[in-house]
Amino acid sequence: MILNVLTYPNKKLYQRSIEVVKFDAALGELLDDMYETMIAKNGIGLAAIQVGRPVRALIINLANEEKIQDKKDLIEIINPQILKKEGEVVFQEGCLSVPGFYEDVTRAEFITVQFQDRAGNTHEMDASELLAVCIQHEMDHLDGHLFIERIGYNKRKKFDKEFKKSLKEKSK
Ligand code: QAP
Ligand code: CO
Repeated sequence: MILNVLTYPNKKLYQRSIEVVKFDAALGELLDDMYETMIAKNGIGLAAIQVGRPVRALIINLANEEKIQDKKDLIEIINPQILKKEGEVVFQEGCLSVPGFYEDVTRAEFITVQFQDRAGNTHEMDASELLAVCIQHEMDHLDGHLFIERIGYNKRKKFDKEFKKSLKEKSK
């Protein structure tokens, strides 16, 4: 089922999500719906709070070398913990909860993350570049943060201006 994606400035996006404790069918259903929603909206990453569910779960599905977004490459990350962070990298980020706005964000280039899968099994993974950036972006959602809080003052002013303009256009 395709779910509604919450968008800025919805207050729910600013709440901290809680740990997943039950690895049951309902969790599996949520993850399946998140995947369907992310694909339908042309996303590469989605956190549960973006569909209104404040639990520490996120999914990422990056395109492969053939530029195909293959479901085989889907990563489901539950209760993540960053064990190591190294370097800095700048990527232009976007967010399904901030549609139409893209801006450069500086994040760690290499990370080691520990997480659980939908069955509750624990994994450890090294990630770099876009995957590392995407994990950090989605983990920010779990703590109630949006990428627009991670851009500089002037870029944030530009966002605020564009957002106000888009509100005016909608009310016409
Ligand atoms: C997070 O974001 C991300 O504005 C995932 O109109 C993105 O999937 C992390 C999207 C880039 C690092 C780099 C955004 C789709 C998708 C939009 C997304 C839009 C349609 C965003
Ligand atoms: Co996002």
